[in-house]
Amino acid sequence: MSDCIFCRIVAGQIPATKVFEDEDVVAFRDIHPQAALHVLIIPKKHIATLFDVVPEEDQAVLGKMLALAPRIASENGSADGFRTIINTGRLGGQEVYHLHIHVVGGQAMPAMLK
Ligand code: D5M
Repeated sequence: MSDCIFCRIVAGQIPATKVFEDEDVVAFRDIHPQAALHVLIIPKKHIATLFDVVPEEDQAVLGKMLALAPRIASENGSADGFRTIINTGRLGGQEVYHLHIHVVGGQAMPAMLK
């Protein structure tokens, strides 16, 4: 998936400010932050959207990504709380078709979808 911008970040072909990396996932700062803390957690494997998380091994990676969010928040100035967002597909407003969890925080989040 050489045309996928997040695959290129995984491969080190374009720069990113990484805050976490292991064998399965990478977390890096969003290039257009919407809050004081705005980090994206992605799988190293190219998975296009949440619709595509079907194989058990991909479900396991998604669980790992989600479980990483509180650690990312705590270690980056948002120990009091944070918000996770996964935009999925056209109606979900997804712009980059490589699965990612937005971790936003570092400030009070406006109420939404209550
Ligand atoms: O959000 C896609 C997000 O990806 C959006 O908040 C900008 C971010 N983005 C796009 N390119 C980069 C690079 N190169 N570095 C860091 N962040 C990036 P979506 O949920 O798909 O609408």
